Amino acid sequence: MPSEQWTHPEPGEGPAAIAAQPSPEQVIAGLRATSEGGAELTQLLTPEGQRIPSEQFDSYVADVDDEVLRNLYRDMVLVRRADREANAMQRQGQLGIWVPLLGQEAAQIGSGRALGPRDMAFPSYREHGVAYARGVDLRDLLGIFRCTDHSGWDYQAHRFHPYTIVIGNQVLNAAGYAMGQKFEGKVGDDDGEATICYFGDGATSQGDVHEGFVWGAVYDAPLVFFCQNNQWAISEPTERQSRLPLYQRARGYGFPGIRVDGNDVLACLAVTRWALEQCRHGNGPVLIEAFTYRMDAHTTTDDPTRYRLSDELEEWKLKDPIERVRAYLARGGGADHDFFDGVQAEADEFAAQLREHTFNMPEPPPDRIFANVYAEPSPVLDAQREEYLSYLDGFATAGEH
Ligand SMILES: Cc1ncc(C[n+]2csc(CCOP(=O)(O)OP(=O)(O)O)c2C)c(N)n1
Ligand SMILES: [Mg+2]
Repeated sequence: MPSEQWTHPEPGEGPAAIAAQPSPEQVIAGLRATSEGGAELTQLLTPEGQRIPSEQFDSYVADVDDEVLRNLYRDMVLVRRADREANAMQRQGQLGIWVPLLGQEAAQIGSGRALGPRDMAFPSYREHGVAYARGVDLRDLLGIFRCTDHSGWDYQAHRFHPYTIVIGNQVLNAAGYAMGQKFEGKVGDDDGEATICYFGDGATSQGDVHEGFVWGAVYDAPLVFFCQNNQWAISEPTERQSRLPLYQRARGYGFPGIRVDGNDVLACLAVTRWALEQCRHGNGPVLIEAFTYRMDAHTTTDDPTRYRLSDELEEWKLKDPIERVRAYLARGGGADHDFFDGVQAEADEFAAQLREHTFNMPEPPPDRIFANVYAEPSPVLDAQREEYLSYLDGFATAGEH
């Protein structure tokens, strides 16, 4: 295997994971691994906003003219603005927690907009941009984070499953769903259906993801594994989790793996369309590694300054997913100041709506937590509900004794 396929350590140096404290060389290798996508990176739009032709992928974005690109730009600005508003609302005590997507807008909008109406998406917990692309009203999503709801949207209508917090678990759900699409004969031509499953770089260390890869592969399930490698699993960098680039793992399971610039919305759209086409036609799974960066904290309970250097963030700011589209449109005359100002005003209005909705969200009754757990009645759950309600009742009547 050529040495450039290895991040750290070089073959023969021994496993990185046994070192309790990373050596200076490991730290340097890690920094490099978290900032450079390498020669394998599929990119159509550079960070400077230059369009790079691609023999393999141009045909998948042949319809993307300035108008489509303006729409993708608008999508990304809106979800970023919503993300910043939700983050601020958590800081003001209006949300229990928030999971920022900052920096991952292109990976989520590009892949989300590649999906067809009948495709199914399985998210983890950071995919607010994909939710938006699937037509989920982001106001409905905020209930989870205000702790008034478990989900909030009709996942069948939107073809977007509930969020999954258990790392990697949705990969098994998605593999089963995609196997069902295969068994029901929904693949085979352009009209075929596919499933996309989102997970992080850290999730690739989970057994569930491995099992999902195996089941997806042996059944030729129409399943796109979309790994957003945002370089960090909370405080654990990718280089401490894998000895080779994540997309290369696909080879061991027998399906194609590809690394795309996750900050390039055009490349994410093209590569995901290509992967979905493979799936629709019955060619089985594809692994996409979207090489991107988590620009904010893991969640609002995390402080990334304790484990990563600010230089890294500064470097990634130069690869901002929104700025490159703005540069391309502005330079080529595809959009003017009025357009950019208009999108910003729309985004501010969108954020104001989210805020108003959050402040006025009704508080559900305590027994709401027991609703919609099972499709059929459950005596065990009924007993738990009764016990909980009489426990709460004890507080109400405590003063009477
Ligand atoms: C099975 C399981 N183990 C541990 C956790 C705690 N946990 C929450 S997020 C996270 C890191 C996930 O990192 P990654 O897969 O890279 O996704 P990202 O948060 O970066 O999007 C961990 C370990 C969990 N939720 N579920
Ligand atoms: Mg991660």
